[in-house]
Amino acid sequence: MGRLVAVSNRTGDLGRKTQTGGLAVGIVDALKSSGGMWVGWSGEVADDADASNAQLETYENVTSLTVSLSVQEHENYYLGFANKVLWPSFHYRLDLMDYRTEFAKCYAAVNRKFADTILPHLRNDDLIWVHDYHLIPLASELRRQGSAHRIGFFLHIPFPSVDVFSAVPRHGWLRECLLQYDLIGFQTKNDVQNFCRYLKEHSEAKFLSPNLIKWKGRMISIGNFPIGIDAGRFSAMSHESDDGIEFERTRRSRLKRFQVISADRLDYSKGLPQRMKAFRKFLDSYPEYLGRAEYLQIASPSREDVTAYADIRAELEQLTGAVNGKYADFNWAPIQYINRNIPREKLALLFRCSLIGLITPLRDGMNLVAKEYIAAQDAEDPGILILSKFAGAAEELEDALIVNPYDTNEVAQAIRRAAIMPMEERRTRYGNLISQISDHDAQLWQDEYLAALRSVQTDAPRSAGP
Ligand code: ADQ
Repeated sequence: MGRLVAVSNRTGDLGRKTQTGGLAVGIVDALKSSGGMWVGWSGEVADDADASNAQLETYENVTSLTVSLSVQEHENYYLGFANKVLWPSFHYRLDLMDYRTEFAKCYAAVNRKFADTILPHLRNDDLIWVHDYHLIPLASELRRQGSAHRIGFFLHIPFPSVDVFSAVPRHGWLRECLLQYDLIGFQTKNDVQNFCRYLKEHSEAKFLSPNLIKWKGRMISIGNFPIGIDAGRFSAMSHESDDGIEFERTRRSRLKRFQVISADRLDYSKGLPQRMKAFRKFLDSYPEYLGRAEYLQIASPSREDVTAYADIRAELEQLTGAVNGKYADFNWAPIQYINRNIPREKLALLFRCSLIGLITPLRDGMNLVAKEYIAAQDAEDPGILILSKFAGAAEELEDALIVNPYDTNEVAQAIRRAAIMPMEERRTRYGNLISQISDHDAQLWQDEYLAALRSVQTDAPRSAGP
């Protein structure tokens, strides 16, 4: 069996004992089991950032190959095409899309640079697994230079509906780039349907079965592979540090208080202002919870160089101030808002101590926080997950309270329903959710994806890139 070569925009830290985040954990485990190479941007911006300056380091049987970006590449490829064109449009925010020709040119050029960096290190039987929207053209750049490897692509974010995707300038080029892969993987069935509908309307691809197409003499598989977490590891983490939070929990229960928790990157796709408004609506509609319900929003800073992100931050600060100003008392505040990263053990513990996990993105490829919240619960006294129907996770987590994140009343009522939910119903829902999450974990995700990639028929000749 050949080595695995995983490529993502950023590499993780292979030397660290515990990787965090679904993508990093999944990739590191897969690499360690077969041996291989992880290629990605170092996170550094440098003046002499050409392909020949890539850094190669080896830990046990895994090699990490890091590429650095110039200031201009960071601006136009990463902040530009990836995060001002693809991220907003794939999350249905065409209003925030800012397309510029120089972004698209640089996006193609950085993908070429990734290909130039990788090619000298490839062996003939390597299996290449490319991750996410930053690297859509990578297979076509590799093929252009003669690579006949099996190359798979996995999209971590949603694939939008036909109308939305076809509004993205150069969508035809993106389509031709995607069709250079042997396997195109998505998070959900809904993403697969959107992509297949788009291909039927906008390409000559021939469908041999619902998940197999023939295009320019090549077979291409399409499938959904919902990403999972290591539920056991996360649950263990929720018991690792105490940090006075248990004391807080006891105090709260004595005061008949409970906590509602959310943790997200501070991103407009996560629906933070809508969620705060729903919590305000809950307090307006059910004043008996004044002095009792506490909402903790942990928002990690993200892409602060993009204006839309600065705007959302300002809006949240204003909303928190307004709600607290209206309702807070001397010994109680309705909203606690933390705008920084916190250690994962602490996050896990906070999830365990919160009666309600309020996870209401406006769009999300999957949403790992929803799964982590469930993994952190105690079986005897489990909390309740309220989940947006527009998170990919909603396709699997049917026992959550599923809500429309745009409907403030509906979310407010779901908070009320959770607050009075009988213990028996909480346990039944939790039992079903934890089985789902434990059975469909990070390991299964990578095993199923890699098995599908290994089984794609690749005997037909590869065409050159578009
Ligand atoms: P993200 O948009 O980053 O991922 P998500 O899946 O929720 O979203 O993962 C975020 C991770 O960061 C979680 O592991 C969470 O615990 C952690 N995190 C969030 N806030 C934090 C904080 N303040 N401090 C510390 N840790 C924090 C993208 C897609 C998702 C998809 C994943 C994986 O947008 O839809 O689920 O990739 O495929």
